[in-house]
Amino acid sequence: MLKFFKPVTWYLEQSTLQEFITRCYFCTKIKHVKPKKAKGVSLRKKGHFVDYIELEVCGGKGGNGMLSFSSIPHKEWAGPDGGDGGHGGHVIFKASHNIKSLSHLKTLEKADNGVSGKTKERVGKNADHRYLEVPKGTVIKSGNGSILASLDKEGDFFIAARGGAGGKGNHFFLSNENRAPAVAELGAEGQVRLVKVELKTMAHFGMIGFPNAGKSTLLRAISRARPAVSAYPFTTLNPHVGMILYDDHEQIAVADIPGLIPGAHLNRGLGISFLRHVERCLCLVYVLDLGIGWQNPEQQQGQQELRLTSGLSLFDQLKKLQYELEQYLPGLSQRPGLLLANKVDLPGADSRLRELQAKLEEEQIDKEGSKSKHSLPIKVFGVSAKKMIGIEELLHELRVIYDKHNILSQDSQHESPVETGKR
Ligand SMILES: Nc1nc2c(ncn2[C@@H]2O[C@H](COP(=O)(O)OP(=O)(O)OP(=O)(O)O)[C@@H](O)[C@H]2O)c(=O)[nH]1
Ligand SMILES: [Mg+2]
Repeated sequence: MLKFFKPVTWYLEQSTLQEFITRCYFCTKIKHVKPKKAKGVSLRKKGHFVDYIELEVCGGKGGNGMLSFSSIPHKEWAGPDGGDGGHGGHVIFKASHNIKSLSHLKTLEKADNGVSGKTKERVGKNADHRYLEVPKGTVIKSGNGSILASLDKEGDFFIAARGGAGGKGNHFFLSNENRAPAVAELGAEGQVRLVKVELKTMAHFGMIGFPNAGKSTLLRAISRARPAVSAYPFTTLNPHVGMILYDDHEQIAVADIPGLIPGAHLNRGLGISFLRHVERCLCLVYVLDLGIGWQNPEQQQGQQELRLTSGLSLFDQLKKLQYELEQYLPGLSQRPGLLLANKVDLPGADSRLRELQAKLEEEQIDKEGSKSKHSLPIKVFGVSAKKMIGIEELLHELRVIYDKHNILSQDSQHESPVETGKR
């Protein structure tokens, strides 16, 4: 019994002593409570969404070759034994589904240098490559803006900067003509390059609309994505992507893009730079607000309707959205489009919807005679994202468009990017 208890007593004594030492103010030195952070890390706000960055990529330098002559017992001049240097590492961009933003990339990304050669013909170690994981759908451009690579699928990679080759040691230069070469190479410098990395969200459908049109509410209604929803403009500041899951396990990605306003191309509101996320969408979903002009009793208490969009008819809303798209990329408004009139549950929404349908039909007849600049969707879907009206029909229509484009895209092949590969 005694034998069993003794060590326990000893342990208790030790622990109380330790507690005393750590708690005593006068006996202990002041220690840093927080661990030291690397410089610059604190400036990077965790979770901040970055979809464009310019950075310099530097391949690692090759290790130097060794210049050495060996001397062993009984053989003073044993010959050259300088080993080769190791190769420098490459900087490689790699597409990964685990990464959602480019916020982790720094403005200078450098691979490690190769290790220099050693005596006794020992070869220096090759440096490990520096892999920079980027989200799927990232485009890498050179400094002058030409596309170098497009990493669309999981595991696609692109060697942005190659590491320098290791230098040869003097053992390499040993020949019958020269038995004692007093020459060794320096390792080559790695490639240095300025690259622009752009994230172009890979969604099948992109939702375009004025602020407060109900894009985020709609995304919440059709997918599991949970973007913030509020009764004031510019609630969504970054694109959100939601997946619609169909019964046959087919998945369709829909992107909620921040609201556009008239004059966004002049940098009003949030500007139009985030339209890069719809550049690659199969189809644009225009979300029009049936509530514009309608006096919301909730808004009267303080929140005011955005002045730039108030008093616009539904047709004007569509025209203005298409104009902004054209300003960003000529021809973008010609993409297949789906027209949604949201908030059908509001009073007077039905008459506004009928008015829009009539106007579109009228425009369609006019277009047959004269060539119009913008193509207009013919069919309008009246939905209410909040009250879940018309969502079933919308999901069906999205699937029909997706299937149609999927069949077409299977025939056409993508351009193969430079220096990319699949793992
Ligand atoms: N009555 C009604 N209100 C809706 C409907 N859909 C959205 N809303 C309301 O409209 C307001 C704006 O909705 P959001 O989904 O945040 O609009 P948004 O287009 O994402 O706005 P931004 O993020 O600012 O571009 C919220 O108060 C929603 O509750 C609808 O179908 N009916
Ligand atoms: Mg939103």
